[in-house]
Amino acid sequence: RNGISRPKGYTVSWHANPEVEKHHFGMAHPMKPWRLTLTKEIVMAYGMHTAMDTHLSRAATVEELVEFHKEDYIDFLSSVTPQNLATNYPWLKPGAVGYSGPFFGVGEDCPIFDGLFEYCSLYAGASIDAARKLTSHQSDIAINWSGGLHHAKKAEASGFCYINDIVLAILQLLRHHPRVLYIDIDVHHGDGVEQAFWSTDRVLTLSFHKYDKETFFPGTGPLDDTGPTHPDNPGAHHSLNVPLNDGIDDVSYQWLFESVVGPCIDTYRPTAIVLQCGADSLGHDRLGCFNLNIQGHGSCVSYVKSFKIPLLVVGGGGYTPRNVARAWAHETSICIGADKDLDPTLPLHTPFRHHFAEEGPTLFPPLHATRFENKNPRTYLESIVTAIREQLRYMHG
Ligand code: ZL4
Ligand code: CA
Ligand code: ZN
Repeated sequence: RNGISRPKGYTVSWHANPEVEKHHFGMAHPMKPWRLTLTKEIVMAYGMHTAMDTHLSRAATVEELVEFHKEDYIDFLSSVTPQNLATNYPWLKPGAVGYSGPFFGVGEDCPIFDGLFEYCSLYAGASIDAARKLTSHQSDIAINWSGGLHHAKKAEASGFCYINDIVLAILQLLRHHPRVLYIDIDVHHGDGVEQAFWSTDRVLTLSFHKYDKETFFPGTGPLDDTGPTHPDNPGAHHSLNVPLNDGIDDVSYQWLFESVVGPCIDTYRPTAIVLQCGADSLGHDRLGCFNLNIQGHGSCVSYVKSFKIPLLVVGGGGYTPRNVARAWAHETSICIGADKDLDPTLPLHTPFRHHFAEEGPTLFPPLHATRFENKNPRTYLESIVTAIREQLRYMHG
C-alpha cells in the first residue's frame, strides 16, 4: 500500500512503545497487552501510519509518576518482582492476617508480573508525551492506545490498572488549559479519574458505564454522584455519571452520547478533551455486557472530534482482542479523517489474518447479536439526559 495522506489543516500524533505489548498479566487474565500489536497491524496494513506523526514513547520518570501517585507506592511498584514478593512483602501473601499496613491493591485483578514497572512507566510515558504534544501545539489529536487505565488510585492498583496515566496526562494539560473535559466510554466506571479531580472545577469528568452497585465492578458511578455536595466546594457538579443497564445498542448509545456530551461541551467550554475509548463496551466482549458495534463505538470519537478542540485519545478496557484491534484501528482512521475511504475488508496477510478468521476479514463484524437484551428503555435514557442537563445548570463559567 502507498499509505494514506495526512489530514488537511490539523495534525494527528501516535504515541506508542512496542515493549508494552510484550508484557503478560498471566495466561487466564483477561487483560492482553498484545491486543496493541493486533491494533498496530491493522493500522499499518491500511497504511494509516503515513498520515500521522508517529512517536516512540519513553518511560515516565519517577518524578513524573509522583505528580499524582504516592511515593511509597511507586517505590513498591518499581522494586517488587514475582520472585521477591513473598519475602519482601509478607503481608501481601494470600491469607495473611492481622496486618494493617500498605496493601497497594495487589491480587488476582492486579498481579505482580515480570517487567511490571516497565509496562506501567511506558504506558504512562506515552500519555504524558501525548498531552505535551497537545499543549505545545505540535499535535491536535494525540493517540495512545496503551493508556486509559482509569481505575488506578494514588496509592493503590485497581481493576488491571496500576498507574493512572489519564490523571497524569490531565495534570499536564492543566498547566496550559483552564478547563479539561474527560469522557469515558469504557463499560466500567472511570472511578480513579473522577476521584482524582473530585474537588476541582477545572476538570469535568463524564463516564458512561454499566452500573450495578452489587454485581458490577467497581460498583460506583450512580447518576446522583456529581461531586462534593458542599456548595462552596468548586468540584460540586463537576463529576457526571451515566449509569446504564445491560444490552445498550448503537442507536440508543449514539443518541444518549450526543444528547449528553453536546450540552456538556456547550456549557463547560473545555479547552482540551481527553477521550477514554475502552473497547469493552463493544458487543461480544469477554467482560462487558453492552451490544455496541464498531461503528457505534466509533461514532463517539467522530462526534467528539467534530468540536475541533485539542483531543487526547486513549485506550482502556477491551477483552476480545480481535475486536479491540478492529475498533481502535477504525477510530484511528476517524482521527485522521480516512474512515470514509477505508475498504472494510481487512488488508491483512499472514501471520495476522488468522486472528480475524472467526468473524471473517472485515473491519465491521456484527457484534450487536442478542447475548444481552437491551434493558435501557427510551424513557430511562430520557430521564438521564434530563438529570444531566439539570446538573449543568449549576455550572457557571
Ligand atoms: C481475572 O481468569 O470484579 C483475573 C479477573 C485473573 C486468572 C486466574 C484467576 C481466577 C475475570 C476477572 C480468579 C480471578 C477472580 N484471572 C478475580 C471483585 C473481583 C475480585 C477478583 O476495563 N476476582 C473484583 C475488574 C473486575 C472484580 C475489572 C476492568 C478494567 C477496565 C480498564 C477491571 N474485578 C471479582 C474478580 C481470571 C480473571 C477473570 C475480572 N475482574 C472480571 N472483572 C473483574 O475498566 C482497563
Ligand atoms: Ca466508562
Ligand atoms: Zn473496562
